[in-house]
Amino acid sequence: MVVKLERPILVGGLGLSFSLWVLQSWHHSIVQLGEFGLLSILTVGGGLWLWQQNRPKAPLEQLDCTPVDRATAENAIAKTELVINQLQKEAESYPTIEQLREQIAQLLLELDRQEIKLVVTGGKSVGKSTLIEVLESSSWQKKQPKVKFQETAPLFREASDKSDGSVLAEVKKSDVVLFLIGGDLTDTEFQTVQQLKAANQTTILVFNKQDQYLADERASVLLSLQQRMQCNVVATAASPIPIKVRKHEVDGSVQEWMEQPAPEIQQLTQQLNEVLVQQGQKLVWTTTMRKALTLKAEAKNWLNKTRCDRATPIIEQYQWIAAATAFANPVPALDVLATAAINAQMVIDLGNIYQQKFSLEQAQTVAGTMGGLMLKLGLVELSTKAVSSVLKSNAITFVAGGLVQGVSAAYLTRVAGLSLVEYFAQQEIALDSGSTLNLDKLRQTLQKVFQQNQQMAFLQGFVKQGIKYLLPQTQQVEIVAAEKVSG
Ligand SMILES: Nc1nc2c(ncn2[C@@H]2O[C@H](COP(=O)(O)OP(=O)(O)OP(=O)(O)O)[C@@H](O)[C@H]2O)c(=O)[nH]1
Ligand SMILES: [Mg+2]
Repeated sequence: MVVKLERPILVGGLGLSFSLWVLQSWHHSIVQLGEFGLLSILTVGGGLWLWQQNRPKAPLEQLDCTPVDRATAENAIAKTELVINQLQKEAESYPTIEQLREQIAQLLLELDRQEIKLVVTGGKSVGKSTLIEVLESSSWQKKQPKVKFQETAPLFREASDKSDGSVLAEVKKSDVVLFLIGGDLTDTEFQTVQQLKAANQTTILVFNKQDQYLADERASVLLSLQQRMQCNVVATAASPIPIKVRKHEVDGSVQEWMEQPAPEIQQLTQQLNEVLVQQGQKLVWTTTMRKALTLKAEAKNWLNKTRCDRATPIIEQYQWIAAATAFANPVPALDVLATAAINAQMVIDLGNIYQQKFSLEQAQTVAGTMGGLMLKLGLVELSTKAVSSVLKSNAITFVAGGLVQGVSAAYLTRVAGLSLVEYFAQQEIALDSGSTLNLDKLRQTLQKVFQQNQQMAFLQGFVKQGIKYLLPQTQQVEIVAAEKVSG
């Protein structure tokens, strides 16, 4: 069990060195770290580790490539159209709304596409061009005139997967993927194939250049690939190395010559036949659905962007309302802070922007729930400590009554507001939106947004803004003077 105990401490330690790095780039001395001390940083680091350990892992069975029927594809197109309609309603000036509509019309036509698109992809020089050439001139292709091949640019050329992104976007538009490898699977190749399967893409893993292996090696590589991938794996040799043939004549002389063996693609063509017979038009419908989902994500992104633009000033408004309230009533109790910081009206206003209607009563429940979560996650305590340490480091020798509470309330309001926005943005766009909260998701979002807004540089700026808002002019002059003396 000792081993188990070591890791959170290690992670906590990493969190600590990161925080120290943040502090070093901060122009005040580390001595002023004050109460926002080692213990709380360790707690955050360790807590984060535990939280990640407990997160549910993605279920494996999702990776099955199940082709969809026509109705499912049509449904996906209809849902995409819904998002586009909503985008048009909310952002009339969105420049390419017509283009989005055109793409919807294209998708409807695509449901009846007859040609089957087969893409050949994989790393550099694995034999993509050669394999296409061999297939296209084979007798197999003559029986499959509807199948069209296309080669992608090689994958995994650079350490960053920037160029891979555009290749994979291209791959997503095809019906069947031949993923070529030249030997045993590397980890990056494995990840990419998993990604394709997760995107519901019919994929055949092609172990090419098998002529470079000895016969028993071939068999064991193929077997391990099949076990590891649990998907279609075949072995090919698109262009086997010429072999030396030696013939002993009766007169004792020996003749030698090089012979080019015929390409071995039979396993592949057989597998392709099976896929085409079993899935047929479903391949096209599945591709159409994938395209619809991509388009929907694009439209939803734009929708969320315009909504976020409208939500930001609202959050700021409530942020300063909370600051003023907590400043005027500086009750030090933590729970007051947590609940005062999340105004039910803010929940309603933000919900309205995201088409999530809440009654006042529902909004109060949401606000209460979020306040409770913030307390439980320790965010209230952490931010109060952080705010007071920033105030101290700003050389404010006197801390005006209620200043810490005021700024903390504003900060927590901001975190709550941004979390709600992020939470709403992830919701499905539907005609009737229910307002039941997924608490688990909300908690994760809160924690994530809190961590994003916890950087020292941000906190410093935020505290300064808070001071400007809460303190009358004369006191601010004193602070500036004090800063000059200390700086
Ligand atoms: N030994 C052997 N060599 C092969 C086989 N298939 C292809 N090659 C050779 O591998 C080299 C690369 O083949 P290409 O078909 O150009 O590979 P590619 O994946 O299209 O390469 P890029 O497009 O440049 O990434 C060539 O020299 C081929 O002759 C095979 O089955 N066995
Ligand atoms: Mg090529």
